[in-house]
Amino acid sequence: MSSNSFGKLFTVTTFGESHGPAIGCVIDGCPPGLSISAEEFKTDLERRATGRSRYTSQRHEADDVEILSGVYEGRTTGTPIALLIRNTDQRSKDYGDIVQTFRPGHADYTYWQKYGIRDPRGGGRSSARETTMRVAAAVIAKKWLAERYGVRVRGYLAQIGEITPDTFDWNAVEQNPFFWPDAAQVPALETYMNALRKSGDSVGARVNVVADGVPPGWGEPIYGKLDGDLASALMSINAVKGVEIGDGFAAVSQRGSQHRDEMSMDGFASNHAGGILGGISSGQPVTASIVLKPTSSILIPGHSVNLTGEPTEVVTKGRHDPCVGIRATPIAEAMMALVLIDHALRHRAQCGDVGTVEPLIPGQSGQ
Ligand code: EPS
Repeated sequence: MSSNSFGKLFTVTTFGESHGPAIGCVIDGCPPGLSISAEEFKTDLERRATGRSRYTSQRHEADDVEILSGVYEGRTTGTPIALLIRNTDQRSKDYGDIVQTFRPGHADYTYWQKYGIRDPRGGGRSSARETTMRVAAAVIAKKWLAERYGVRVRGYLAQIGEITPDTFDWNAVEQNPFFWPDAAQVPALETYMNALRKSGDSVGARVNVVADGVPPGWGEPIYGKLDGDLASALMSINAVKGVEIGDGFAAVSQRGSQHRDEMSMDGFASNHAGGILGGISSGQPVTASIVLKPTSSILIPGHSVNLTGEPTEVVTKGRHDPCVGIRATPIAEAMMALVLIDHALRHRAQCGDVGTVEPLIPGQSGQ
């Protein structure tokens, strides 16, 4: 009912608030025998973390993962894996003013309407802090997908405000704090972000995510389509307001002769579909794109109402992200990986034998 769990066979439940003592997750259904150590969570958690550059919130968390269960002598046992990260750098006084009012454009208002009570410290459960545990759970998912199927999930920042990359190089993406694929543009982004920060405003962004090596067959029509589950998972990321699969909304002005991905014995000639046909992976790269809104916690005063229904003005103080999309790349990758591992296990359960006797297409495995 309360929807803090995600996935059918690889089920992740997250818990915790931004300024509570800790955040955590329980992963149920992880295949046994996967080697995993606390050390392996570090890279992706650091990629997602605040305070990694001056262009994100300056909250500094160690994000050290404690593995509480489900791992014995460095390998998953098939039992629930519980992961815990203690919060250490809360500054709840920043939220003193928010207790009595609502930031325009923030979940402050809808949480209050829904529950009649809320933890205003750091946005409580609505905080992007929660995405830490998605990224942690996905470290396990990514590793299993890579080892078992050779799947690699990676993403990049594809737009900030009006700025798009002039060139594209995967190698550039991990070399700058924006996950930007054009190294030559990074100084311009820094100038842009410095000016934005000074103005006290925020800006939106687009993140693209790609999974290579996904075999054909993952996804369950009709109500468990791979693209349907991906859209839901990506939309569940804080601040996401739009999701596209493959060409997405560009398809509106395309012709069928242009959009279809023609096939030959050498494979597909293009990938407008984003690797998914009829809700099932085609064996091509699975591609998705998300749009993150400009964050609502800004220094520019805005009109709002207080708890007694009177008009008031809100200025958000504290440590906020002027562009939350800057650190959304690892989160988008995480949600893609969590959907893929869930569907890999679901496909294996129902259709694991299909194509194992006779290949479905000569030269290709049905797995
Ligand atoms: C966030 C507001 C800030 C960010 C936080 C997300 O919280 P605080 O005021 O406590 O510093 O730092 O991000 C994280 C802590 C994180 O780990 O991502 C928000 O409103 O979502």
